[in-house]
Amino acid sequence: MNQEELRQAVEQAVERAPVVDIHTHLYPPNFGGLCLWGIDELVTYHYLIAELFRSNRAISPEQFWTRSKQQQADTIWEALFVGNTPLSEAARGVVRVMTALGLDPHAAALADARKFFASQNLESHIDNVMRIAGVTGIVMTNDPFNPAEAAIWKRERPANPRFHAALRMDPLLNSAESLFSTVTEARNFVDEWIDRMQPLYMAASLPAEFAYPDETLRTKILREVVMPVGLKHNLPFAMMIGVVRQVNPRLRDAGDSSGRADVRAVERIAADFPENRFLVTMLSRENQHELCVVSRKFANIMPFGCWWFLNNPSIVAEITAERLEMLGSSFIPQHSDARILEQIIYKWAHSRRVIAAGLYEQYKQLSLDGWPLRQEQIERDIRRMFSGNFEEWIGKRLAAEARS
Ligand code: FIX
Ligand code: ZN
Repeated sequence: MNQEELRQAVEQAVERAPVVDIHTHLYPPNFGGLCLWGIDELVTYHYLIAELFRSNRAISPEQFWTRSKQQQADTIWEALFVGNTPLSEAARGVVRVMTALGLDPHAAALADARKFFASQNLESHIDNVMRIAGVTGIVMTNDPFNPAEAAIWKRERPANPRFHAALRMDPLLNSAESLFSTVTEARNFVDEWIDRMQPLYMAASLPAEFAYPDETLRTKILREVVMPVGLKHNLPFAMMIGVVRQVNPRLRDAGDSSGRADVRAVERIAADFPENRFLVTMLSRENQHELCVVSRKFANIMPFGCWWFLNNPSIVAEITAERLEMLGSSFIPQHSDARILEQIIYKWAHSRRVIAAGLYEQYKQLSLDGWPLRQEQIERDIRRMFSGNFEEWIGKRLAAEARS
Protein backbone atom coordinates (compact mmCIF):
# COMPACT_ATOMS: atom_id res chain seq x y z
CA MET A 1 0.00 0.00 0.00
CA ASN A 2 1.23 3.54 -0.68
CA GLN A 3 0.91 6.08 2.15
CA GLU A 4 -2.53 7.32 1.09
CA GLU A 5 -3.85 3.74 0.76
CA LEU A 6 -2.34 2.94 4.18
CA ARG A 7 -3.96 5.97 5.77
CA GLN A 8 -7.35 5.07 4.34
CA ALA A 9 -6.98 1.42 5.36
CA VAL A 10 -6.21 2.45 8.95
CA GLU A 11 -9.02 5.00 9.15
CA GLN A 12 -11.58 2.52 7.79
CA ALA A 13 -10.41 -0.31 10.03
CA VAL A 14 -10.53 1.93 13.12
CA GLU A 15 -13.92 3.28 12.08
CA ARG A 16 -15.28 -0.28 11.71
CA ALA A 17 -13.63 -1.66 14.87
CA PRO A 18 -16.20 -2.88 17.42
CA VAL A 19 -15.51 -1.28 20.77
CA VAL A 20 -15.91 -2.62 24.28
CA ASP A 21 -16.26 0.56 26.31
CA ILE A 22 -14.53 -0.54 29.49
CA HIS A 23 -15.44 2.34 31.81
CA THR A 24 -18.70 4.29 31.68
CA HIS A 25 -21.37 5.59 34.06
CA LEU A 26 -24.13 4.28 31.81
CA TYR A 27 -26.95 2.01 32.96
CA PRO A 28 -29.70 0.03 31.21
CA PRO A 29 -33.33 1.27 31.32
CA ASN A 30 -34.30 -1.14 34.10
CA PHE A 31 -31.89 0.76 36.40
CA GLY A 32 -34.43 3.59 36.41
CA GLY A 33 -33.15 7.06 37.17
CA LEU A 34 -29.51 5.91 36.90
CA CYS A 35 -30.05 5.57 33.13
CA LEU A 36 -29.37 9.10 31.83
CA TRP A 37 -30.16 10.01 28.22
CA GLY A 38 -31.63 12.81 26.08
CA ILE A 39 -30.89 16.45 25.36
CA ASP A 40 -31.41 17.92 28.84
CA GLU A 41 -28.98 15.42 30.38
CA LEU A 42 -26.50 15.95 27.52
CA VAL A 43 -26.52 19.73 27.90
CA THR A 44 -26.27 19.60 31.71
CA TYR A 45 -23.25 17.24 31.65
CA HIS A 46 -21.06 18.33 34.52
CA TYR A 47 -18.24 19.26 32.14
CA LEU A 48 -20.61 21.86 30.61
CA ILE A 49 -21.83 23.04 34.00
CA ALA A 50 -18.23 23.96 34.86
CA GLU A 51 -17.91 25.79 31.53
CA LEU A 52 -21.22 27.65 32.03
CA PHE A 53 -19.92 29.70 34.94
CA ARG A 54 -16.98 30.89 32.83
CA SER A 55 -19.30 32.26 30.15
CA ASN A 56 -22.29 33.44 32.18
CA ARG A 57 -21.03 35.30 35.22
CA ALA A 58 -24.50 36.56 36.08
CA ILE A 59 -25.52 33.24 37.60
CA SER A 60 -24.04 31.63 40.71
CA PRO A 61 -23.82 27.86 41.24
CA GLU A 62 -26.33 28.19 44.09
CA GLN A 63 -28.83 29.92 41.78
CA PHE A 64 -28.16 27.33 39.05
CA TRP A 65 -28.97 24.42 41.34
CA THR A 66 -32.37 25.89 42.22
CA ARG A 67 -33.42 25.65 38.57
CA SER A 68 -35.17 22.64 37.02
CA LYS A 69 -33.19 20.31 34.73
CA GLN A 70 -34.81 21.93 31.67
CA GLN A 71 -34.10 25.45 32.95
CA GLN A 72 -30.49 24.43 33.63
CA ALA A 73 -30.21 23.08 30.08
CA ASP A 74 -31.72 26.25 28.61
CA THR A 75 -29.25 28.35 30.62
CA ILE A 76 -26.28 26.33 29.35
CA TRP A 77 -27.59 26.22 25.79
CA GLU A 78 -27.89 30.02 25.68
CA ALA A 79 -24.44 30.60 27.23
CA LEU A 80 -22.35 27.98 25.42
CA PHE A 81 -24.19 27.22 22.15
CA VAL A 82 -26.01 30.45 21.22
CA GLY A 83 -24.19 33.30 22.91
CA ASN A 84 -20.81 31.68 22.27
CA THR A 85 -19.33 29.19 19.81
CA PRO A 86 -19.35 25.57 21.13
CA LEU A 87 -15.58 25.30 20.82
CA SER A 88 -14.78 23.12 23.85
CA GLU A 89 -14.58 19.32 23.51
CA ALA A 90 -17.66 18.83 25.70
CA ALA A 91 -19.69 21.44 23.80
CA ARG A 92 -18.52 20.18 20.41
CA GLY A 93 -19.56 16.73 21.57
CA VAL A 94 -23.19 17.80 21.96
CA VAL A 95 -23.03 19.26 18.46
CA ARG A 96 -21.70 15.93 17.13
CA VAL A 97 -24.45 13.96 18.87
CA MET A 98 -27.21 16.24 17.59
CA THR A 99 -25.88 16.10 14.03
CA ALA A 100 -25.60 12.29 14.20
CA LEU A 101 -29.25 12.08 15.34
CA GLY A 102 -30.48 14.49 12.65
CA LEU A 103 -31.07 17.40 15.04
CA ASP A 104 -30.10 21.03 14.41
CA PRO A 105 -27.18 22.06 16.66
CA HIS A 106 -27.69 25.65 15.53
CA ALA A 107 -31.19 25.71 17.03
CA ALA A 108 -31.87 28.77 19.15
CA ALA A 109 -33.70 26.59 21.71
CA LEU A 110 -34.06 22.92 22.65
CA ALA A 111 -37.77 22.41 21.99
CA ASP A 112 -37.30 20.38 18.79
CA ALA A 113 -34.57 18.25 20.34
CA ARG A 114 -36.80 17.55 23.34
CA LYS A 115 -39.61 16.46 21.00
CA PHE A 116 -37.22 14.07 19.21
CA PHE A 117 -36.05 12.37 22.40
CA ALA A 118 -39.58 12.25 23.83
CA SER A 119 -40.61 10.27 20.76
CA GLN A 120 -37.89 7.63 21.22
CA ASN A 121 -38.42 4.10 22.49
CA LEU A 122 -35.51 3.86 24.90
CA GLU A 123 -34.45 0.26 24.19
CA SER A 124 -34.36 0.79 20.41
CA HIS A 125 -32.75 4.19 20.97
CA ILE A 126 -29.97 2.45 22.92
CA ASP A 127 -29.45 -0.01 20.06
CA ASN A 128 -29.36 2.87 17.56
CA VAL A 129 -26.91 4.92 19.61
CA MET A 130 -24.59 1.92 20.19
CA ARG A 131 -24.73 1.15 16.45
CA ILE A 132 -23.82 4.73 15.50
CA ALA A 133 -21.00 4.75 18.07
CA GLY A 134 -19.73 1.29 17.08
CA VAL A 135 -19.90 0.21 20.72
CA THR A 136 -20.82 -3.45 21.26
CA GLY A 137 -20.26 -3.67 25.01
CA ILE A 138 -20.75 -1.14 27.80
CA VAL A 139 -19.11 -1.62 31.19
CA MET A 140 -20.93 0.25 33.93
CA THR A 141 -19.71 1.71 37.23
CA ASN A 142 -21.63 -0.19 39.90
CA ASP A 143 -21.45 1.14 43.44
CA PRO A 144 -22.80 -1.12 46.23
CA PHE A 145 -22.28 1.80 48.62
CA ASN A 146 -24.94 3.79 46.71
CA PRO A 147 -28.18 2.79 48.46
CA ALA A 148 -30.31 3.49 45.36
CA GLU A 149 -28.18 1.25 43.16
CA ALA A 150 -27.79 -1.44 45.84
CA ALA A 151 -31.59 -1.64 46.09
CA ILE A 152 -31.88 -2.22 42.34
CA TRP A 153 -29.29 -5.01 42.41
CA LYS A 154 -31.14 -6.70 45.28
CA ARG A 155 -34.22 -6.74 43.05
CA GLU A 156 -32.84 -7.39 39.53
CA ARG A 157 -29.90 -7.56 37.17
CA PRO A 158 -29.21 -5.41 34.07
CA ALA A 159 -31.88 -6.47 31.57
CA ASN A 160 -29.77 -5.50 28.54
CA PRO A 161 -27.03 -8.15 28.01
CA ARG A 162 -24.66 -5.62 26.45
CA PHE A 163 -24.34 -3.79 29.78
CA HIS A 164 -21.69 -5.37 31.98
CA ALA A 165 -20.95 -4.77 35.66
CA ALA A 166 -17.81 -3.38 37.29
CA LEU A 167 -17.67 -3.42 41.11
CA ARG A 168 -16.67 0.09 42.24
CA MET A 169 -15.26 0.29 45.74
CA ASP A 170 -14.14 3.87 46.44
CA PRO A 171 -15.55 4.06 50.03
CA LEU A 172 -13.84 0.77 50.92
CA LEU A 173 -10.45 2.14 49.85
CA ASN A 174 -10.77 5.84 50.57
CA SER A 175 -12.58 6.02 53.93
CA ALA A 176 -10.38 7.20 56.78
CA GLU A 177 -12.23 4.90 59.20
CA SER A 178 -12.83 1.22 58.49
CA LEU A 179 -16.31 0.44 57.22
CA PHE A 180 -16.04 -3.09 58.60
CA SER A 181 -14.99 -4.40 61.99
CA THR A 182 -12.88 -7.24 60.58
CA VAL A 183 -11.06 -8.15 57.38
CA THR A 184 -13.33 -11.18 57.12
CA GLU A 185 -16.39 -8.95 57.20
CA ALA A 186 -14.92 -6.77 54.45
CA ARG A 187 -14.07 -9.80 52.32
CA ASN A 188 -17.56 -11.24 52.82
CA PHE A 189 -19.06 -7.93 51.69
CA VAL A 190 -16.97 -7.91 48.51
CA ASP A 191 -17.66 -11.61 47.88
CA GLU A 192 -21.39 -10.99 48.27
CA TRP A 193 -21.39 -8.18 45.70
CA ILE A 194 -19.21 -10.13 43.30
CA ASP A 195 -21.70 -13.01 43.46
CA ARG A 196 -24.61 -10.59 42.94
CA MET A 197 -23.10 -8.38 40.23
CA GLN A 198 -20.83 -10.85 38.41
CA PRO A 199 -18.51 -7.90 37.59
CA LEU A 200 -15.85 -7.98 34.87
CA TYR A 201 -13.44 -6.26 37.23
CA MET A 202 -13.19 -4.43 40.57
CA ALA A 203 -12.35 -0.72 40.51
CA ALA A 204 -11.61 2.32 42.61
CA SER A 205 -10.61 5.90 41.96
CA LEU A 206 -7.62 6.84 44.10
CA PRO A 207 -6.45 10.31 45.11
CA ALA A 208 -3.39 12.08 43.70
CA GLU A 209 -1.61 11.38 46.99
CA PHE A 210 -2.21 7.61 46.69
CA ALA A 211 0.80 5.84 48.17
CA TYR A 212 1.57 2.13 48.47
CA PRO A 213 2.63 0.71 50.79
CA ASP A 214 1.94 3.07 53.66
CA GLU A 215 0.57 2.92 57.19
CA THR A 216 -3.00 3.75 56.18
CA LEU A 217 -6.04 1.49 56.18
CA ARG A 218 -5.98 1.54 52.36
CA THR A 219 -2.78 -0.53 52.20
CA LYS A 220 -4.31 -3.05 54.64
CA ILE A 221 -7.52 -3.28 52.59
CA LEU A 222 -5.55 -3.67 49.34
CA ARG A 223 -3.30 -6.39 50.78
CA GLU A 224 -5.88 -8.32 52.84
CA VAL A 225 -9.10 -7.83 50.88
CA VAL A 226 -8.84 -6.59 47.30
CA MET A 227 -5.81 -8.57 46.14
CA PRO A 228 -6.81 -11.96 47.62
CA VAL A 229 -10.42 -11.52 46.45
CA GLY A 230 -9.14 -10.65 42.97
CA LEU A 231 -7.18 -13.92 42.86
CA LYS A 232 -10.08 -15.92 44.31
CA HIS A 233 -12.54 -14.66 41.69
CA ASN A 234 -9.92 -14.15 38.92
CA LEU A 235 -10.89 -10.46 38.64
CA PRO A 236 -8.60 -7.61 37.55
CA PHE A 237 -8.43 -4.51 39.74
CA ALA A 238 -8.79 -1.11 38.00
CA MET A 239 -6.94 1.72 39.70
CA MET A 240 -8.00 5.19 38.52
CA ILE A 241 -5.39 7.44 40.09
CA GLY A 242 -4.95 11.19 40.43
CA VAL A 243 -8.33 12.64 41.29
CA VAL A 244 -8.60 15.56 43.69
CA ARG A 245 -12.22 15.39 44.80
CA GLN A 246 -14.34 18.49 45.39
CA VAL A 247 -11.85 21.33 45.08
CA ASN A 248 -14.95 23.44 44.46
CA PRO A 249 -17.92 21.77 46.20
CA ARG A 250 -20.26 24.52 44.91
CA LEU A 251 -20.04 22.82 41.50
CA ARG A 252 -21.03 19.38 42.86
CA ASP A 253 -20.01 16.66 40.28
CA ALA A 254 -18.20 19.38 38.34
CA GLY A 255 -16.12 20.28 41.39
CA ASP A 256 -13.41 17.60 41.12
CA SER A 257 -9.91 18.27 39.87
CA SER A 258 -6.70 16.50 38.87
CA GLY A 259 -3.35 16.04 40.58
CA ARG A 260 -0.04 14.41 39.70
CA ALA A 261 0.32 11.05 41.45
CA ASP A 262 3.35 8.89 42.31
CA VAL A 263 3.80 5.98 39.90
CA ARG A 264 6.06 4.29 42.49
CA ALA A 265 2.78 3.21 44.16
CA VAL A 266 1.69 1.49 40.92
CA GLU A 267 5.10 -0.11 40.56
CA ARG A 268 5.12 -1.47 44.10
CA ILE A 269 1.61 -2.90 44.05
CA ALA A 270 2.27 -4.60 40.69
CA ALA A 271 5.53 -6.03 42.09
CA ASP A 272 3.91 -7.19 45.36
CA PHE A 273 1.05 -8.93 43.55
CA PRO A 274 2.49 -10.43 40.33
CA GLU A 275 -0.45 -12.86 39.98
CA ASN A 276 -3.03 -10.07 40.11
CA ARG A 277 -3.95 -8.23 36.92
CA PHE A 278 -4.32 -4.44 37.02
CA LEU A 279 -6.07 -1.96 34.78
CA VAL A 280 -4.53 1.46 35.38
CA THR A 281 -5.47 4.93 34.23
CA MET A 282 -4.04 8.13 35.62
CA LEU A 283 -5.64 11.55 35.53
CA SER A 284 -2.61 13.80 35.26
CA ARG A 285 -1.03 14.43 31.85
CA GLU A 286 2.33 14.45 33.63
CA ASN A 287 1.86 10.83 34.72
CA GLN A 288 1.23 9.38 31.26
CA HIS A 289 4.78 8.75 30.07
CA GLU A 290 5.70 7.34 33.50
CA LEU A 291 2.75 4.96 33.32
CA CYS A 292 4.05 3.66 29.97
CA VAL A 293 7.46 3.02 31.58
CA VAL A 294 5.91 1.22 34.58
CA SER A 295 3.79 -0.88 32.20
CA ARG A 296 6.99 -1.96 30.43
CA LYS A 297 8.36 -3.15 33.77
CA PHE A 298 5.23 -5.03 34.87
CA ALA A 299 3.24 -7.02 32.29
CA ASN A 300 0.41 -7.38 34.85
CA ILE A 301 -0.40 -3.70 34.31
CA MET A 302 -2.77 -2.82 31.44
CA PRO A 303 -2.85 0.94 30.95
CA PHE A 304 -6.19 2.17 29.65
CA GLY A 305 -7.96 5.25 28.39
CA CYS A 306 -7.38 8.98 28.31
CA TRP A 307 -9.36 9.79 31.42
CA TRP A 308 -11.62 12.84 32.02
CA PHE A 309 -9.50 16.00 31.61
CA LEU A 310 -7.23 14.02 29.25
CA ASN A 311 -10.09 13.04 26.93
CA ASN A 312 -9.38 15.87 24.50
CA PRO A 313 -8.05 15.20 20.98
CA SER A 314 -4.77 17.06 21.53
CA ILE A 315 -3.91 14.94 24.59
CA VAL A 316 -5.38 11.67 23.28
CA ALA A 317 -2.98 12.11 20.34
CA GLU A 318 0.02 12.61 22.65
CA ILE A 319 -0.84 9.71 24.96
CA THR A 320 -1.60 7.31 22.08
CA ALA A 321 1.69 8.13 20.35
CA GLU A 322 3.81 7.44 23.44
CA ARG A 323 1.87 4.25 24.21
CA LEU A 324 2.38 2.93 20.66
CA GLU A 325 6.07 3.81 20.83
CA MET A 326 6.60 2.12 24.20
CA LEU A 327 3.95 -0.60 24.40
CA GLY A 328 3.19 -1.55 20.78
CA SER A 329 -0.46 -2.69 20.73
CA SER A 330 -0.42 -3.99 24.34
CA PHE A 331 -2.67 -1.30 25.82
CA ILE A 332 -6.32 -0.18 25.79
CA PRO A 333 -6.36 3.20 24.02
CA GLN A 334 -9.63 4.61 25.26
CA HIS A 335 -12.77 4.40 27.33
CA SER A 336 -15.57 6.95 27.09
CA ASP A 337 -16.45 7.61 30.74
CA ALA A 338 -19.85 8.50 29.29
CA ARG A 339 -22.45 9.51 31.87
CA ILE A 340 -25.22 10.11 29.35
CA LEU A 341 -26.03 7.44 26.77
CA GLU A 342 -25.64 9.50 23.58
CA GLN A 343 -22.16 10.72 24.62
CA ILE A 344 -20.67 7.47 23.31
CA ILE A 345 -21.43 8.81 19.82
CA TYR A 346 -19.07 11.78 20.10
CA LYS A 347 -16.56 10.38 22.56
CA TRP A 348 -15.85 7.43 20.29
CA ALA A 349 -16.06 9.39 17.00
CA HIS A 350 -13.54 11.95 18.28
CA SER A 351 -11.25 9.28 19.78
CA ARG A 352 -11.32 6.98 16.74
CA ARG A 353 -10.19 9.83 14.50
CA VAL A 354 -7.22 10.69 16.72
CA ILE A 355 -6.22 7.10 17.48
CA ALA A 356 -6.38 6.25 13.75
CA ALA A 357 -4.10 9.20 12.96
CA GLY A 358 -1.59 8.06 15.59
CA LEU A 359 -1.68 4.47 14.42
CA TYR A 360 -1.25 5.54 10.78
CA GLU A 361 1.82 7.59 11.71
CA GLN A 362 3.38 4.59 13.46
CA TYR A 363 2.57 2.30 10.53
CA LYS A 364 3.97 4.82 8.06
CA GLN A 365 7.29 4.95 9.91
CA LEU A 366 7.30 1.15 10.15
CA SER A 367 6.73 0.88 6.39
CA LEU A 368 9.55 3.32 5.74
CA ASP A 369 11.75 1.20 8.02
CA GLY A 370 11.08 -1.75 5.70
CA TRP A 371 8.02 -3.50 7.20
CA PRO A 372 5.07 -2.79 4.88
CA LEU A 373 1.64 -3.53 6.43
CA ARG A 374 -0.99 -5.97 5.23
CA GLN A 375 -4.73 -5.30 5.80
CA GLU A 376 -5.14 -8.28 8.13
CA GLN A 377 -2.26 -7.06 10.32
CA ILE A 378 -3.88 -3.63 10.66
CA GLU A 379 -7.21 -5.23 11.61
CA ARG A 380 -5.53 -7.63 14.05
CA ASP A 381 -3.77 -4.77 15.87
CA ILE A 382 -6.91 -2.65 16.06
CA ARG A 383 -9.07 -5.51 17.32
CA ARG A 384 -6.44 -6.21 20.00
CA MET A 385 -6.49 -2.63 21.25
CA PHE A 386 -10.24 -1.96 20.98
CA SER A 387 -11.48 -5.22 22.50
CA GLY A 388 -8.90 -8.05 22.56
CA ASN A 389 -6.65 -6.71 25.33
CA PHE A 390 -9.64 -6.21 27.63
CA GLU A 391 -11.13 -9.63 26.78
CA GLU A 392 -7.76 -11.19 27.61
CA TRP A 393 -7.65 -9.29 30.93
CA ILE A 394 -11.10 -10.41 32.01
CA GLY A 395 -10.73 -13.90 30.57
CA LYS A 396 -13.82 -13.83 28.37
CA ARG A 397 -14.92 -12.76 24.91
CA LEU A 398 -17.61 -10.12 24.78
CA ALA A 399 -18.56 -11.13 21.24
CA ALA A 400 -17.72 -7.83 19.64
CA GLU A 401 -18.66 -8.02 15.97
CA ALA A 402 -17.11 -5.70 13.40
CA ARG A 403 -19.33 -2.93 12.08
CA SER A 404 -20.41 -3.27 8.48
O1 FIX B 1 -14.26 8.48 39.20
C1 FIX B 1 -14.72 8.39 38.05
O2 FIX B 1 -15.21 7.34 37.55
C2 FIX B 1 -14.72 9.65 37.18
O3 FIX B 1 -14.73 9.28 35.83
C3 FIX B 1 -15.96 10.49 37.51
O4 FIX B 1 -15.96 10.75 38.90
C4 FIX B 1 -15.96 11.82 36.75
O5 FIX B 1 -16.96 12.67 37.27
C5 FIX B 1 -16.25 11.63 35.29
O6 FIX B 1 -17.34 11.28 34.92
C6 FIX B 1 -15.21 11.92 34.37
O7 FIX B 1 -15.35 11.79 33.14
ZN1 ZN C 1 -15.64 7.54 35.46
